[in-house]
Amino acid sequence: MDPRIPEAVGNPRDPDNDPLETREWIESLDALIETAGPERATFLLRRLLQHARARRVPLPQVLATPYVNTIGLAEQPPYQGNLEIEARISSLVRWNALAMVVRANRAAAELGGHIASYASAADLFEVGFNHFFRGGERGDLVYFQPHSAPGLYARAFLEGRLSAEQLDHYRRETSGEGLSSYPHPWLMPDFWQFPTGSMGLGPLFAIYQARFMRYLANRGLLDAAPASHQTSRKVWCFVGDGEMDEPEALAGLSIAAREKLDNLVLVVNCNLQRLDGPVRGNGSVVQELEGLFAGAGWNVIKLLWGSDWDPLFARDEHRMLERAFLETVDGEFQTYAATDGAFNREHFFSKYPELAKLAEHLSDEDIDRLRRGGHDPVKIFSAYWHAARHEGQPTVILAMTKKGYGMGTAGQGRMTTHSHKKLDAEQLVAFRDRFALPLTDAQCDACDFVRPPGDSPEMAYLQARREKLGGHLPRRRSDAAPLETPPAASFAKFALEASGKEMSTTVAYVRMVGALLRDPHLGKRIVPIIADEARTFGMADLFRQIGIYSPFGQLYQPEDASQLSYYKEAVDGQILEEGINEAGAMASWVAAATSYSAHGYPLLPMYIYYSMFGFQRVGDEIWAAADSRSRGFLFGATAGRTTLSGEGLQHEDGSSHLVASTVPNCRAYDPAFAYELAVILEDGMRRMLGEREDVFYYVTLMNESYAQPSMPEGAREGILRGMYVVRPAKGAKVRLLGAGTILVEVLAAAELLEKDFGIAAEVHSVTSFTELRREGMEISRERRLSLTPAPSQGRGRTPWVESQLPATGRPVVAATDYVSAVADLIRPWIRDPYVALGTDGFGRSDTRAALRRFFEVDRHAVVLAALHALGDERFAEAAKRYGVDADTRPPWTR
Ligand SMILES: Cc1ncc(C[n+]2csc(CCOP(=O)(O)OP(=O)(O)O)c2C)c(N)n1
Repeated sequence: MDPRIPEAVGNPRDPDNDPLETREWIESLDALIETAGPERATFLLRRLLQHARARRVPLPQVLATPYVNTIGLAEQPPYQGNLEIEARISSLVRWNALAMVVRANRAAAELGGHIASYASAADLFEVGFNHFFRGGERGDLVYFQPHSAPGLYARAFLEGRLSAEQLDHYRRETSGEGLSSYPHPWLMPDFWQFPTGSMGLGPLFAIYQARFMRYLANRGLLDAAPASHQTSRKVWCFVGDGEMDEPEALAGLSIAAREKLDNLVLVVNCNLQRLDGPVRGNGSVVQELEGLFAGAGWNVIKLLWGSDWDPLFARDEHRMLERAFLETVDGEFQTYAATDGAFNREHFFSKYPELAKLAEHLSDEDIDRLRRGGHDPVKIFSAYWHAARHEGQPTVILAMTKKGYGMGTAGQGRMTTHSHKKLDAEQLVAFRDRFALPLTDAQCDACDFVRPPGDSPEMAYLQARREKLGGHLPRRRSDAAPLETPPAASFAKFALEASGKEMSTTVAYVRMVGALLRDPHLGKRIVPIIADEARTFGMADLFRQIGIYSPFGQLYQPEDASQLSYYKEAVDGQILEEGINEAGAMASWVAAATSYSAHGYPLLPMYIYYSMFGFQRVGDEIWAAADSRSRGFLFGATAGRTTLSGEGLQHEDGSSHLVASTVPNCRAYDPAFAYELAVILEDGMRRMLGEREDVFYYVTLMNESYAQPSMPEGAREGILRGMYVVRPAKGAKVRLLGAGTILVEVLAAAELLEKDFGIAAEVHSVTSFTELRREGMEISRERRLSLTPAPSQGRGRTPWVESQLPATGRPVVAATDYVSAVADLIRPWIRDPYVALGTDGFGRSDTRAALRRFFEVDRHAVVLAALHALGDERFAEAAKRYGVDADTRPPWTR
């Protein structure tokens, strides 16, 4: 068998030993379809297949169909628009998109930009804009292929939403006026809703968004009962075929099918190329994706051939087109896209005499114009129409297009087309002619933007369509009303007045969440998210209290049904239990954290996970969440390199706080005490839900139990700003800083210094090195810039870290459970000798005490660092007493 042909379809060249019998079977099937209809035919074929399987007849998996459109001519709905005007509009959008990129690169060749991706996607978008994408507050949510951004700007320009000047600032954003390279809500907060620039995240986020909409409806929070399936809100996601190679792009396939997300339509733009070359040069990306999606349980619509092919198919008695298509690998399809009609006749239609005959009456120009499905609005409309009505499954549309469509010799189907951004005069004129644009040669050469007058038929049509569909899109909103948030005393009294009771911060957290869930206003807006670690974090009681979300309720009697807190799944369950799937959990978190914008309904997502599997594992999703202006809490639990003692190298996190410091709108805290956590939660809720600030919180939680003091008076400000004194000492000679559980070691070190060496030590709890640094940087910048004549706004301010650690000549020693670079973040504002201890290196399994000794962050290491910084001659004696050997290799080399 030809290795290029998917086995499932069967090789059309397989010898037929009894053609007469074959014909009889086929004719019987035809007669059945004719008389009893396709449903009956499906039924009988299913029965036959079942029977054949029972008889152990070897069968191919039925996951691939012939290389033709899934929707036949007979099921095609009539086109509900004016094709001629729409073609003119889409030509204008194409031109302006191209002009924008070419102009930007004429001005500064370094700017880059893409033409070919949008050129392939234009018709897919335009049919959506004219007929399907609903705008407005309760509109559809559309995730756009990122490299098509110029096309979206060009359309917004025609719609009067962007000016020519703005288009001229494409990729020139620092002035504040520009248009961003890709969809970025952070940079264009009124326009872009969903960041998709990092390939693979778009489809993952879209799938979880669709699921989240079901969650909102099933919990009775929003859109509880859509009038009908067709009018219910949809998630549309456009993705490149190359992008489907990203593991994240495929990661959500099974949940989408399992939860029957028929509010989701994924459109894969199969232009068969990625950046460097063909996606599957030696195979077929369409067939491969069909198998994957069908196998996962999706409704698959292949949209491969345009209407001009219909008459050819109709006359193709021997189904030679099907055969030839199946024999054609994508590398060849690409070449056919890059060449002309004569070449296609010679190399494709001449494969078989029957094919040559089929194309006999076509001129080379006619062959050149045979469109692929993704460039024919009629076929696209038909695919979308069916997708929008399909029930019980998510739909994927595999739309075949040509990369660089219409760019002629400048790019269509060329290997290099992805990055093509300069067109010469001749190529521009060719493009104008190809799309019949109303431009003179001079306008063409100047790459003038074109926008017909508002009362022209094109503009009137375009606006009328959008009006009918509820308004312009994309459009991002952020006007949801603020929420009142509870004071710490109402949900964390036990923590504020802990009086030395032993507990871990994770236990404290679980108690606080339990109380918040009972809050009459906020309770229902909390979205607890877990990736199969609820029992690890002691949260299993929540299962019964608020239920685990499942669109199907609970179809089984849980094994632990007799327990007080059993494993309860419910349609209106509040917990999102994602299974072992941090990527999915994070995608859910983003959907909930941006609900204030996408749904006008603010929520408070609280995702708790192994801290190592956050910034390290799904760091790029967190970056996209930040771009999305997410508001919510991320809790890195079992945090720290030495605190999660037994789990070893892969589990012990020493870097998340360092990475968190690089995310501009992330407020990261490493609280040691339960009352600190309470204050951080209280203020975080106030800022995100009350003040509607576009920030999110990363808070580390530990599983080590120790005595929890009550909150000292006056500590609140310091907790939030990043540090405060927890152990004052009269006549202190040294100042010690600790964070998280290591603060407990630092406090013990202070006792040792005093008891064994008579050295008074003051101890500060540092709740956030990153917040201290952020403010320090801001004030340092003000100082730096105020050297210029313009008076800087905040001249004279002192960073909190500087005010807490004034220059006194007394050394400062800091220790954390993270790499030393975390404590180093505040070095610029410390005027005295500063020692930063941390846990650099690979983690390993051992007891907490052994690990802290190994990484040199235990009480003895802190004492030795203090003695050394003080130049105390008892250092050597102390090292000996503590059994510390200076000759060992540093932990980060071991
Ligand atoms: C995670 C990630 N890796 C790499 C890139 C760089 N990149 C941008 S577009 C592109 C090729 C896209 O090909 P495809 O998905 O087929 O879309 P097309 O442009 O062909 O429509 C690549 C590699 C990226 N944006 N994100």
